[in-house]
Amino acid sequence: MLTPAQVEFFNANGYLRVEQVFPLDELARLSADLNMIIDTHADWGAAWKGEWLKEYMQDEDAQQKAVLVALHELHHYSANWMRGLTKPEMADAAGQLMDTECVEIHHSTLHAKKPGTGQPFPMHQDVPFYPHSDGRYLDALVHLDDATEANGCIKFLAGSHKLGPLEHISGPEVTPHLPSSEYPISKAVSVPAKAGDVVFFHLWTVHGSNVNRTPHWRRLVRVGLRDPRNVQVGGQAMGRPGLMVKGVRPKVAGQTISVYGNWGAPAK
Ligand SMILES: O=C(O)CCC(=O)C(=O)O
Repeated sequence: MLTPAQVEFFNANGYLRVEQVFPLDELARLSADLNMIIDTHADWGAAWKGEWLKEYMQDEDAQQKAVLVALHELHHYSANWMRGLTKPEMADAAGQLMDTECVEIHHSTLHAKKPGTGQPFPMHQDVPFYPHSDGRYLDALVHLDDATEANGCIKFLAGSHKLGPLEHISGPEVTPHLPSSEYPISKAVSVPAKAGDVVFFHLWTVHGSNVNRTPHWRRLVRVGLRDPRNVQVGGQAMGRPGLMVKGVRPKVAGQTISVYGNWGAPAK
């Protein structure tokens, strides 16, 4: 259970670090599976595109070598991750922060920053990647490694979730991001975390992170958690229901889970 002070902090700032949600033994299993997944299934060419990179990495040679290893839906690859993503403590905390009795997993995504040249993330909100009808959505960053200033920990513009969805720079070869002149990463609050911590943040909180300059990986898995009444209108994982991790799915007009497991016509 989160304390009222933690909920108040989240409401004021749009993010919250919760310590040691995953104990060491569980973390060791998740970490070992993740390493296997990184070597087998993951996409090593997932670095975000755009001119913004030059502002975050001055060295042209390093820019060419910026690496992000990513993969979606970790429960498709590992039973330990299936259990980890559905961890009741994480669902309960999300329910408290969204003030709801029902929570659905929308997606999960691995972000592994390679040693030395692990790619930075420009300041952005997550809403352009998976737009939803309202704000009853948060992301949870499950930390597999200690995240520090040196390896590119997450950074937030405190209170920016109150701005609502913002217009982002985007294009066919440009991943959505905010102009650094208006949303400089230097103004963002660093949130270092220990392996096993979970950092929650609102769908509208502006955030980013710097290059991993250390000789070690910085791995985290983002879990998108929503109130099922918050209907998705586009983007990643559109068109499919997710696993319920807290409560019972409420009936939402126009949403019926089809025999194929997506939103569609009822099975005959
Ligand atoms: O992995 C990171 O450092 C950044 C994460 C992020 O920007 C996101 O999950 O939207």
